[in-house]
Amino acid sequence: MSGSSPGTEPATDVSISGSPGSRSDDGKRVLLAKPRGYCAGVDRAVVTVEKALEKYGPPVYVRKEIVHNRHVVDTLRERGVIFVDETSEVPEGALVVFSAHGVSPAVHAEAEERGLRTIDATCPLVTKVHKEVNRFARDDYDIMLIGHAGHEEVEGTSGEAPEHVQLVDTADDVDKVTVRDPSKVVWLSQTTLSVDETMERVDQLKERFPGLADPPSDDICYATSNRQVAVKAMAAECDLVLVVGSTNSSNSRRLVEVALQAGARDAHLIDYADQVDENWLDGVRTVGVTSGASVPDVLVMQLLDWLAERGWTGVEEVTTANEKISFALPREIRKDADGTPSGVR
Ligand code: 0CH
Ligand code: SF4
Repeated sequence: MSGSSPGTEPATDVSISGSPGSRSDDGKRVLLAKPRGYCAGVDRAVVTVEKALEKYGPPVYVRKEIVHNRHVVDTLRERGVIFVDETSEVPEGALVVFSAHGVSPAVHAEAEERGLRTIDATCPLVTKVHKEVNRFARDDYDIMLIGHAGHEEVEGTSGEAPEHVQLVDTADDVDKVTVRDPSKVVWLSQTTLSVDETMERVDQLKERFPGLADPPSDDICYATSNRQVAVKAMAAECDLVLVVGSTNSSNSRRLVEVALQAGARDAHLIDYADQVDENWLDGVRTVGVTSGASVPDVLVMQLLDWLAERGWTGVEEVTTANEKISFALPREIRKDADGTPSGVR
């Protein structure tokens, strides 16, 4: 995987800023990862739903969770969004938004058949992987799609060319895949995987298929890899890492795993500060804090307040990259929209 990502300025070195002077006498401190939280694709998807609500009024239907975050979903539901599992649940002629994780051509076709009005909030970096699947399928490759079985993104991506795509999730899957011509095999991946684990899977695949071709560019996106780099930079110093994110969020879960692999003594995923078990804090001096790409920063700020009330007052931000990337809204909503960042923050 390449080191620098489009729209990302690598910090020249790991920079630490904040208020170490206010560290408590008993050495309690917080290391706060940067980058963390909302990525450009999530911001775009959430703003899209907000603009749809403003422009058309409720109800606005969204197929699946717009992003995998409980707070975001609950907040939008309160504002008049109806989340459905399938387009078949959307009344004929109504408006439906497709989530950031992407949908297969079959879902687009079904929506059209039912006369639904659609807005596609698929992240452009997921669409890029869909296009890669199409391109390699056109050239008659067997495509090894590394990703998590059952994840919506993988279902949408493989749905572009199901007859060409085989899913590789676990190490066992590497032994199970079959190819027609070992010189025409390529690997692609879900955007929100662990970078290290994915490269392990690629090495295993290459042992079986030495001619395995690499994707034209990284499929694991800039936001996923940047958040992993940031948590790695601080993990070894942390007695406990708290990752704010929901249990169905692939990229958030990966941050817990990466923190532990990089030397954190303990790590947990929480949706809200009040889910922190006070027992986790026994004997802890340094707490690392980060959040997944679908997490509004207000939840991180609430966690910092919760920690401050318990003596963790000094917060030092550990910066490994500065992200500048943003995406234009989907064309269906762009007209009349001013691109104001999401209100769900
Ligand atoms: O990490 P996953 O893919 O589960 O999704 P999320 O938590 O909604 O984060 C945003 C990623 C959306 C598609 O790449
Ligand atoms: Fe797009 Fe990456 Fe964010 Fe997914 S995690 S929405 S691919 S920027």
